[in-house]
Amino acid sequence: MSRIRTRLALATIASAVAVLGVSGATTPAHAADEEWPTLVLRGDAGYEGSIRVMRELVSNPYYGWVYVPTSSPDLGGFSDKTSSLSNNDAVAWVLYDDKYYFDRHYCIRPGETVPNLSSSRWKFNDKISSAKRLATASCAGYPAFYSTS
Ligand SMILES: [Ca+2]
Repeated sequence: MSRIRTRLALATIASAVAVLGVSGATTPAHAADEEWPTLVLRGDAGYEGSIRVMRELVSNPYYGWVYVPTSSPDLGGFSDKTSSLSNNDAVAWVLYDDKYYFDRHYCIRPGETVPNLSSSRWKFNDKISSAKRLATASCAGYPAFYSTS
């Protein structure tokens, strides 16, 4: 009985999340996935192909269900798939070859984009397995995709 009730409650919550997910977000409901104010990973070069938006749906006491930019220690099915990326977030992100933020990595600042990770400059195509959101816009302390000088 209680198990059934719990299942029904979970199904109801899941439906509510699906319905409210976009309209309750902090950005306009019409914002396309590639325009979200967070880090966006793409499966093909030139910002094409499959897409992974670094965000998570969370419950907020004032706004209800909202998407927030969120790190991922394990990109799961999108691991080793990224060929281009753009940082639409207000802070920097670090992309790692291994999950749990290990091995070779590069930092990307707000507003920066990398159209082709297979460039000889990085040789980082189909490598990214985890993505960490930093607290500030600075890449200080990390190797960056682009030099500031
Ligand atoms: Ca990898």
